Amino acid sequence: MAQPQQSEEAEVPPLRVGMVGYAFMGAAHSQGWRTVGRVFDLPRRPVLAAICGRDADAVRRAADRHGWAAAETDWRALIERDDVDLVDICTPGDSHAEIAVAALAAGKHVLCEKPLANTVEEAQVMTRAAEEAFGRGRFAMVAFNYRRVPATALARRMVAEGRLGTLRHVRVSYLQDWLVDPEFPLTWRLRREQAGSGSLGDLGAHIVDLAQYLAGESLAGVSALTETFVRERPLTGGAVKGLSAVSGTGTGQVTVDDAALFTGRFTSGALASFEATRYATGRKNSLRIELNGERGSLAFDLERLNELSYHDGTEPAAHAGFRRILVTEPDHPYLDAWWPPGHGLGYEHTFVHQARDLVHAIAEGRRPEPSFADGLQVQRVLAAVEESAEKNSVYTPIAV
Ligand code: SOE
Repeated sequence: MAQPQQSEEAEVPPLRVGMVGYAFMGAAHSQGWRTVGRVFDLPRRPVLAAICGRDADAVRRAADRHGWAAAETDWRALIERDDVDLVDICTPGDSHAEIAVAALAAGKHVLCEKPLANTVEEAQVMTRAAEEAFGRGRFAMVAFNYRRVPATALARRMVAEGRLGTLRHVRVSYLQDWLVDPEFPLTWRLRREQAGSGSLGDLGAHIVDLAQYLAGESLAGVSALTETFVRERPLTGGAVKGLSAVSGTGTGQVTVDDAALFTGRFTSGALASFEATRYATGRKNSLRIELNGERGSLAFDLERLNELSYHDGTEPAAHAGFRRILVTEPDHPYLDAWWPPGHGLGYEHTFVHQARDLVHAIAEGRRPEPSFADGLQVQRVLAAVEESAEKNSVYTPIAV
């Protein structure tokens, strides 16, 4: 691991981060910012300057736990701080647009959790703000962290090298089961006004982004089904498994989808299938993707995230077959800075890599990826899925 000397450290200019939100994603991003400079040699040194949340005691505790120097209770105060260069937005989708646009206008760089926004219109406004800010040397990125698993980054590299040849199929699913129990309380993730959509925006956004990133092309249209299996849930108030539950007594309406199933056509003509659900009993965080091309196939499973399966279709049939690449070699993406071969990484490392890539893009004056424009395009796919589902699966082109 890179261990900067005291003097070297002093020469590297800081990148002072202010984060809004401190729940699950806030904790994950904190871990990324805290760790990245200890593992990678960076052109700027992330500093955990200030964290923001509405509850003064809770945000102070979060600051102490995650290593933030200061705590704020109003995001507007956070973006006005002179000691913040970058605003990292880890709040529910309903506040992304307002915070991101204001932070960019205040001259900050922005990292925003996915999905970029709750609507296409909001995502458009954010993308315009990011474009203007780019002209002023300020950068914006969406946090699609699964691009930063070494095995998915390797898969992208192999597709770009032409190892799969012409792509025919992309098959992808993202399965969780935390809503199976109908007594699980109503949380913000089940309310359209806060979350935008349900499993579609939460899980579907990840797999749409990952599929398009790995394929290296965009979806042209989709046919979809969505369903809400449990339409009313108990109200409790307070946190439930790290998710803040909606306060009140009795029950409240679930106003988002519980599951989304769709097929899609890529611009090249390749066909794709997608499944996003929180009702896959026994599946906790199962994201699987397989790509089949004329020359070969790749398969990835988040539950075995240090591995990538590869079939080279050009090998003689007698000994061809899927083989398991253990993605822990120094030649593999991100891995030269980590542990010796065979000593695997996990979920949290995706946030370290995300921070690394953003710091490099900022220091080198490059547009970070995925950009807000990429986030907007995913938002358009999600909107087309909803439109198609409303029309009983009518094939719906993705707006450009
Ligand atoms: C909850 O479903 C969730 O935390 C998502 O919001 C994250 O984006 C995903 O990485 C894990 O599951």
